[in-house]
Amino acid sequence: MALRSIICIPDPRLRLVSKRVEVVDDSIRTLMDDMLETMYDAPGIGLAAIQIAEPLRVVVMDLAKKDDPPAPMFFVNPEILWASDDKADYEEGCLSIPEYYEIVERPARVKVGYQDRMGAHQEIEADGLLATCLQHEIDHINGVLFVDHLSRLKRERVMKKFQKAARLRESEQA
Ligand code: GNR
Ligand code: NI
Repeated sequence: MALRSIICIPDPRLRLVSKRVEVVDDSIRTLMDDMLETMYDAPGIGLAAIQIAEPLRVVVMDLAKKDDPPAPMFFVNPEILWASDDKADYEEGCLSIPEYYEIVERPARVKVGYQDRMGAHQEIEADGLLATCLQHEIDHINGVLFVDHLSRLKRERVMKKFQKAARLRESEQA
């Protein structure tokens, strides 16, 4: 397993639409293991492959509480098959937007189709944190970030802050 670095805004690769995985083979399983290690190290509860600069429709997650045994989940080519009309508010964060947290409103329940670690087709009905996290990660593989669900004022404020920090880092390197 290998630790990979997580890319952050304003990296334009976070806006790519990731490609479908055609065959779930050992290279995909190795990618998922590296993603899991990177996610645990961060630490975070979910990670999309594009966050380590791999534009593939692959997501890992672990929602186990601290002190509970690890419960890794693997999703290849996840897609929302159904979303409830009722909404839920959750405070979200993103490893690609460090130290920024805001409440996001999303459908409270979703049904998601995906392929598992062996490539078998599965469906899962989710509510609560799992529903929120699945939607957050499926957004990532479509080039969407949680700040896109906020007001334009809030989104532009955080994007500008990170753009400015990136420019400063560049000028220091020069
Ligand atoms: O670690 C994470 N926590 C989190 C909290 C609320 C809603 C979504 C998330 S996902 C995030 C990790 C991440 O950036 N995944 O893309
Ligand atoms: Ni994220």
